[in-house]
Amino acid sequence: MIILYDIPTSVSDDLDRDWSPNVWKIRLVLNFKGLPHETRWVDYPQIRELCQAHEVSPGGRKPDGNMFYTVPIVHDSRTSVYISDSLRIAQYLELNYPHRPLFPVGLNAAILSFEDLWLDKVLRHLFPLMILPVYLKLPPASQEYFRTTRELRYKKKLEDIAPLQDHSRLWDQVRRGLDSISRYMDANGMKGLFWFGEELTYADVVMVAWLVWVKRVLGRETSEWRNILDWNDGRWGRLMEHFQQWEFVDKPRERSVNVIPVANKQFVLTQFVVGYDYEGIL
Ligand SMILES: N[C@@H](CCC(=O)N[C@@H](CS)C(=O)NCC(=O)O)C(=O)O
Repeated sequence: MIILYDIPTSVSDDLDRDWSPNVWKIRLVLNFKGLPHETRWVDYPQIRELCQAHEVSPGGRKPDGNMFYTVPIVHDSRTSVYISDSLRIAQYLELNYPHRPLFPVGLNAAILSFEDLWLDKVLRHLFPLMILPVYLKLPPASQEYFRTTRELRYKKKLEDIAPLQDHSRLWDQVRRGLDSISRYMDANGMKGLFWFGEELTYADVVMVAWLVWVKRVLGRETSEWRNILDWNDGRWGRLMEHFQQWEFVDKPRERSVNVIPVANKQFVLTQFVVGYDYEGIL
């Protein structure tokens, strides 16, 4: 069994408890590959303790010098591995459960650099807009931690990071970022929904996970979310619709995939050094 650790919102039932974009990347990978798993919930202040208890290596250092421990964390009882960092987990899953590949041979560099591009074009404009809505969704234990750590990072009160009068300018930048991504996709010259045209890869998982985050945090009925679905002739709406079959939390899968794990595969992943730097923002 695979356990996936995630940070809950303050909602106690299952509806919209899940919001973390980095965790959604892994949930989508698990669901896409049809790998049975269970989500366990952990508030922000408990992540470090959990990692230390299971010797999960930290993702890096915070500006204050302390180690930076993050979710997603996966525990795979088949291999006894505990591992964090979405990209490392995605590669671990690919190596150990290679059916339905998300990193096709020869595309690793292009897929990995896509995360940088997505951050540069889209996420950096979204972060300021999302930070207060994320805070408002968290339970008190996580809220306190989130406010302290993020205000330290931004050197501003959460409420002052994106004042209302800046919203339309910031949304315009988000829109222009998505326009750029969409233009790149058009350059494939194919009708396919995905970054590589007809071929669904981890690059699409990255886009969808962050879009799921916007939908969950802002709310599916908001005009901001509905706008995104319509932009670029409905490209993002179509992508989300396609991924809807994998957008669920721990529910039984309708179609079971024949999972053939690789026997005793050693966990020997290359530690890719990716240039993006959004740790400590969410
Ligand atoms: N590079 C990491 C980043 C993960 C990350 O930043 N996770 C956030 C939640 S979305 C977190 O756990 N933050 C912990 C903290 O701020 O102390 C990944 O891709 O998994």
